[in-house]
Amino acid sequence: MNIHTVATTPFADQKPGTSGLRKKVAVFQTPHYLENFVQAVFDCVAAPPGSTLVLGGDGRYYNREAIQVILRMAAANGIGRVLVGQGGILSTPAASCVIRKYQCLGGIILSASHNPGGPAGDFGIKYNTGNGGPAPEKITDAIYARSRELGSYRIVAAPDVPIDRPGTHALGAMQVEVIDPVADYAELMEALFDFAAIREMLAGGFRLCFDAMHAVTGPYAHEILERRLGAPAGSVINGVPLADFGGGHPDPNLTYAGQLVAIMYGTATATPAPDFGAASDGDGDRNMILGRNFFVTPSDSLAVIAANATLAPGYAQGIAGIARSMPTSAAADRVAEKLGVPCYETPTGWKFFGNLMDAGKVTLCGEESFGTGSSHVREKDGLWAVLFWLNILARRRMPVEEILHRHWAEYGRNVYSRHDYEGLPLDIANGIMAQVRERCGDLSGRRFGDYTVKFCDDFSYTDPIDGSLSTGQGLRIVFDDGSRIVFRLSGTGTEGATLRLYLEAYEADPARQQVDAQLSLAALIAIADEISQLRQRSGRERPTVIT
Ligand code: G16
Repeated sequence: MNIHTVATTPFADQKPGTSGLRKKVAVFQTPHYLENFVQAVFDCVAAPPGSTLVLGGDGRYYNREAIQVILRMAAANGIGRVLVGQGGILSTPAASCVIRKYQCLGGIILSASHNPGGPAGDFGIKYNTGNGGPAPEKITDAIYARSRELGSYRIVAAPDVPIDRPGTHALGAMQVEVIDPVADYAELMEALFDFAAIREMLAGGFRLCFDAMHAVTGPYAHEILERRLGAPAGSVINGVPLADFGGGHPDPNLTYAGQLVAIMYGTATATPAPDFGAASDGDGDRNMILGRNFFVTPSDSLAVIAANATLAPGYAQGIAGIARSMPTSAAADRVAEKLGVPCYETPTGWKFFGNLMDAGKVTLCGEESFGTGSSHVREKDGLWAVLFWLNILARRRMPVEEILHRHWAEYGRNVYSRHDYEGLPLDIANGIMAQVRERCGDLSGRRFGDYTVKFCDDFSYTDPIDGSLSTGQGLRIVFDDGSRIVFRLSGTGTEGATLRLYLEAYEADPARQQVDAQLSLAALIAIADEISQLRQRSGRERPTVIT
């Protein structure tokens, strides 16, 4: 085998963020940039000889080129076998499923998730460990440290491996197995959910629309929703994965999934809106759930799934516990309390759920950032959430909106919204955070209209399993009645800074639960601005995205 050792110099900016290393495509195309990071991964993972690795991505621009580079580097670094998704495609949850099913060493997933793609867009890479989940911080920190001292990387000289058809190929001493990216995942979904009940509901005229946003879930949704469950052809829209996502922003929220929103709110055509709508993101781990004319917040979605979990065969025995990220609303906490199971509050980032799931402490996890999942894999899982909702709807036989109204009547409503200020200059965003941090000390006990501050802090988390400490995870202002304002800088953007403002107010009175969230939260929005001087400092009159 022709192994080359290529001299290189470190790049200073290869610190993985909330979920892997994400940069502009042009940065990844800089000579040695991708190779350096991949070598740092191989050096830190120290794979035993002959190990099996999973490799795939969301199909975005540069996916195919990167796959070939990583295959050649894997061969040069002693990997025994790589399972690569056909065409270089594997959704993030499918990659997690394959890593677990075949007990692989880990996997490399190429994705910048919901960030736009194409030559001017973003690219990303992350390493998942043998449990199928994102590498924990101690590994990503080690990868970063290694990337800063790297002097060379190893790669074999070989022609491209054909990855467009299933089959097995040799690359030096390494075996490359091209696998069907959908089959293992679809089989797992069939084992968890009541496909017969969903099929019957669809045959009875229930209509759904799933927007794959020209991203990775297209092939998965066509196979599972249309072929296996019998939804009519056309139920899946934008189902062909494109390298630039058709020029769209593959983020399933009310702003970027505009086509689906128009369909579900009946403004697209004269035909009545479908009964159920959903969308997933670039790499298939996020989800948005819509009813006819109705948006389910991700926080509420987690709570409803938890409250109805036993309706799905895979969860019929009940759940061990729930975990949610700190900025996610406490709606799930109320369900956990009623079920008598624990609810954990972690920092933002799916990687913080892994230890809890591995230890059997939680079954369901969720984040306000359109992520929901369970211990069936170790990633959040967009289609899984869609199937869970379909399973619930097939058993409860009532509109999405009614399920939510009944849920709020029973548990109270955690009225919730997130306001994103995208693309802020870094110094402005840091200035706003500094302003809140500075005020934090003397806020306790202060009154703002009807609200009295209980405490204000910078959230930190000690992992209950391995004791690791994560600090600086978001500034939270908590009021006496449990209402909250949270300020946090996103860790996934590639341009400037994105400031996230999370707002939550508890409403126990059913008569007031159906008021528009922005109206219910108006007082908290004004308090947030008063404390942070957000509008004045940013020069922005309104957020870029409201969810
Ligand atoms: C990633 C992480 C999530 C996190 C989200 C938002 O999602 O996996 O755990 O909640 O980013 O993070 P931030 O608020 O720092 O931008 P994805 O779908 O981008 O991989």
